[in-house]
Amino acid sequence: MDAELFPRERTEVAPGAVHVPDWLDAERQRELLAACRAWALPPAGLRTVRTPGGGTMTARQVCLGWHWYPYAYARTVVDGDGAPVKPFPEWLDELGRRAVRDALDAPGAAAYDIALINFYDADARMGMHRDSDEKSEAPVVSLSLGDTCVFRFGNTETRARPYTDVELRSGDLFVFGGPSRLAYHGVPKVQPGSAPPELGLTGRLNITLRVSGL
Ligand SMILES: O=C(O)CCC(=O)C(=O)O
Repeated sequence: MDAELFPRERTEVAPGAVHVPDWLDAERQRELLAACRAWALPPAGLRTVRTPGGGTMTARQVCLGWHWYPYAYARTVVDGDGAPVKPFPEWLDELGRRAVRDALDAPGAAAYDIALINFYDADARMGMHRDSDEKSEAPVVSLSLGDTCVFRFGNTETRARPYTDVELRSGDLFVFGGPSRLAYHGVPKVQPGSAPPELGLTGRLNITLRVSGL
């Protein structure tokens, strides 16, 4: 990690929305990357997501536990190869609950059972959206690996301002729950070539953990 004059600090970006820099150490990042590489393989591997309007998302995605497609969940890759979604491992639930405890200083109540793994190449983006297809109000846990990005965290009413731009780097944690659970958020920019060289990843991976309530 860069030696910085002022260490980056835990920041509450909005009520219930907290950024914890450098939450994953280098070894944990390598382990998570290895797991993502295995999850990305077919069947039910990394895919391009098509939206009902005929567009495609530029970040490619693979899911665990429940398969998300615009705008619902299924147990099989209904918009892809039709294979059963890969299982959600228990260790990832433990990681999710620990993330909530560390970020919000609150017990992670329900069990995490959904992971969306997004892969961003240099040109990929994600538009402002809300995570609203789950039936649970449990906080969303977001982990970043590889290239740094600008993560835009907004409000619950509109895709427009007010919002805060947060720089998410490899190993950072972002948790949003409570009054911010349904806030609009997105990724307007990835900084190509900014990943820690020792990680061995070209691009950015985001692992988003959610509780389905399904
Ligand atoms: O890549 C990110 O940091 C955000 C991902 C996201 O917003 C999502 O999967 O809903």
